[in-house]
Amino acid sequence: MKILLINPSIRPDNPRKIFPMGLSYIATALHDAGYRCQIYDIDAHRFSDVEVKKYLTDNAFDVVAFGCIVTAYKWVKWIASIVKSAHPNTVIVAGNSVASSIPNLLLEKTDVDIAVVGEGDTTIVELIRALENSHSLDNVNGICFKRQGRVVSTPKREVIKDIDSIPYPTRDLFDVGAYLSASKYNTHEAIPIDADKLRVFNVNTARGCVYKCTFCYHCFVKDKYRIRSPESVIGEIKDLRNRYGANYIQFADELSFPNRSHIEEFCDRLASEKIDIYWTGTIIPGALRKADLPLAKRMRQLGCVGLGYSIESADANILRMMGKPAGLEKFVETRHVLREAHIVTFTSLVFGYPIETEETIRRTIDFCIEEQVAPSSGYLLALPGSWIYGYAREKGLIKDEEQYLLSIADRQDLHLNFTSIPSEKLVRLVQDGVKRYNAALGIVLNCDNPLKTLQTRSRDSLA
Ligand code: B12
Repeated sequence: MKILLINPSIRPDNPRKIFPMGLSYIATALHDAGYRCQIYDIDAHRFSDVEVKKYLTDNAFDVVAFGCIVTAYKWVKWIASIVKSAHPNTVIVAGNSVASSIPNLLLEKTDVDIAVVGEGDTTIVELIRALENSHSLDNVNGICFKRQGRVVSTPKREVIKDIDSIPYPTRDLFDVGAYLSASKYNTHEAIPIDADKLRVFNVNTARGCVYKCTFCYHCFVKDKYRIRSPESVIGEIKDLRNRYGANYIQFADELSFPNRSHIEEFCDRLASEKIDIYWTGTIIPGALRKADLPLAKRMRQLGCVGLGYSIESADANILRMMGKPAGLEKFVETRHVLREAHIVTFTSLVFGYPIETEETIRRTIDFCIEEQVAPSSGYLLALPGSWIYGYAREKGLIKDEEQYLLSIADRQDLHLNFTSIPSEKLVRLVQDGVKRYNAALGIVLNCDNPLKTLQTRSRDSLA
């Protein structure tokens, strides 16, 4: 079986290069099952469209597989059409949210043959085996494919219960050097390492999330939250240190630490193994209370430099509509504890829920100024599979799904206006708000583009 895995470049103009963790889990599963795959890493090498087209036309494979965020739907459509027109017999497989959240549309409107839904590690191996042996695809759970012009879905794939059992993703299957050379663009805060000496790696410590926010969709949204043991996570970190001299780890999870006891266990293990590393992760507001200041200080001592947890809005009704149970008080409490411990807060705002008003925007901005946080900000982006996407369909805001998907891109621009504020005014209110917190906090976020694609810097000191 000649298999090609492709990593797209979804932000080709951005100097950040983020190692494709999902695809590397897929590559590792195939590799461990005895399949040698070729990897065409467009993002690492920033191949041009002309180069991509030439490579895919000149080289033939039995299977070409790729996956990405649904916002890059247009890229998937393009790549599938190139492969299919040059090599009609190649089987095209797609995974990640572009497959999980819109399997029917993807199979109907593009040249993709098979959509892998949800967790891909086991499915991809079973799928390749079935294709290799010309077995029926009906016995491969977790996929959708077309039979006689109709989309067929197999039963849901059972998720891997013990995620410690998943092998560490093999970074060597990719060009690690290309990612390391972009390390300095991947950190948000000023840690005391020379930019050129930074060696940043992403690690996934969990799959899924305990929250079900109404604007969110990710591939594990229908599955139970699963978390790795500290032993397993620290084993991977040690491996990254030994092999590549990693000195900074980003836990790129929906939720790395669901509660304080997980944090404690992780810190105990890190301390006992004497691992000297900087790290960031994600928590939920309220994970650390006032009384946890000593724990937060210990985290900082053990290298934790930043934690992400959400505000999204300072309006209680909007938070309720977002399905965010924690509330602002808990955010504030955690914020104060971490500030005192010199751990930077990463957070974000989503403007434009249906009940957003001039007053709620003002309140949210005031809140950020009071709490001295400079969130990454964007407008509500309706992602297929989320509650708000269903709402947008129901209200007639999205009439043609494919047109909508082709129109959205990697930034949280204002694509759909859910509010009763006229669009121009909404944009002006948000831009004026960003200008206000820029001025109040002495930071420079681009006011014309106060969007998620921009890195934000916190004013918090790490010292
Ligand atoms: C790193 C990251 C990024 C990186 C992308 C890096 C990359 N090379 O893909 C950057 C910073 C560029 C990014 C940007 C954005 N992101 Co982002 N990002 C993440 C993050 C934090 C980690 C991804 C990860 O490592 N996952 C862990 C792996 C194990 O899970 P996985 O990728 O889902 O992979 C599994 C399956 O999906 C499947 N699979 C994956 N790939 C493949 C391939 C094949 C062939 C197969 C068969 C299966 C398969 O198998 C894997 C293993 O089981 C996730 C949150 C998260 N924890 O997932 C958000 C997340 C993916 N991002 C999200 C969003 C909303 C965005 C933005 C729109 C935000 C914004 N406004 O800027 C942009 C869009 C960018 C664009 N151009 O379109 C959403 C997804 C939205 C969606 N419905 O697709 C997520 C889930 C966060 C969230 N809950 O909101 N992101």
